[in-house]
Amino acid sequence: MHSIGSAQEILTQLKAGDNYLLLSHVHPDGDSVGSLLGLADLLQQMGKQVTIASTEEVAATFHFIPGIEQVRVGETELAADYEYVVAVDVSDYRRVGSLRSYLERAQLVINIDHHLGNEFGRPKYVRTSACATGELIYELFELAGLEPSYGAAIALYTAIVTDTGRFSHANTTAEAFRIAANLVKLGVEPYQIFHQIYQRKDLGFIRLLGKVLASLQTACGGRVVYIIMDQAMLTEYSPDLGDSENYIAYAQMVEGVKIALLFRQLADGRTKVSWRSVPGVDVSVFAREFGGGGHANAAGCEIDLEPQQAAEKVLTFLDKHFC
Ligand SMILES: [Mn+2]
Repeated sequence: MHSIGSAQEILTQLKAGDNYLLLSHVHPDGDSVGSLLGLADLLQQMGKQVTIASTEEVAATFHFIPGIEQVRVGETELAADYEYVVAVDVSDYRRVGSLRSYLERAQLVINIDHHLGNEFGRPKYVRTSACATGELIYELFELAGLEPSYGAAIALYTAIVTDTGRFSHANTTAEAFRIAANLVKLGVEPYQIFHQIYQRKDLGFIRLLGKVLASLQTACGGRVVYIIMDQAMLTEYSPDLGDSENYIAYAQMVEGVKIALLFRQLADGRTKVSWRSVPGVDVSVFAREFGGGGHANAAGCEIDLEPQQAAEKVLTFLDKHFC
């Protein structure tokens, strides 16, 4: 088990301050949103003032989580400085986006994370064996002798269900099930969460899926399967891309695939690359070559090129270092 720092050390740090700013990464996913709201509940139960902020709007998919209205977007509703800042589910300052300046100006930055290659300084609690940062937040609750509120239980369950790919990825452990079971005992209804996250896609999302499936491409003798989504496709279907992982999941279904890739063009023309792999193939190492990072079997990076060119660049790289 690869772990830096301890839950106890972090809990002691959290008890020391009165007022916290909580931040996570750009393109907030289920784990970042769930961890933010779970940690906010823990701190509030300990009598602390909490402000939650995100560089970007939280996708509509996650608006069902109780307390989501606490998440402030951008700097406009924030104080100039916060003495104590907690960064969750994020492994380096850059990934925090435009709000990273709050980390730079803070007296103390506390980091709670489960990504490989975490670059934060201490105090931090990083355990890469955790299925989600939500698991680490739950550990803090247990250590503090406190119980997540009903809303926080939903938030933490969301963190775990999304980061484990609905309890199916290689990070799905007995601990993930134990925590999920405890959260269900607190009132979480698994079907309701599943429905909220996975069964409320807009038509554009599903229609784009049709286009995506028809245009799946392979490389490396079928060991690499990839999808390209450019701005023209995104404009035509205008899908709510809260969870673009849904698309890459289809590339992962192809028999014999070792690495699945999704090249999605961002509004500014650049390309976000999502990497997925089977156990035994560490794509976080590859994503880091392009300035990104993540987990061994799920990583990401952004490339300053249009998607077709970004794909060529990545495939050329893989041809040399993987195929
Ligand atoms: Mn995570």
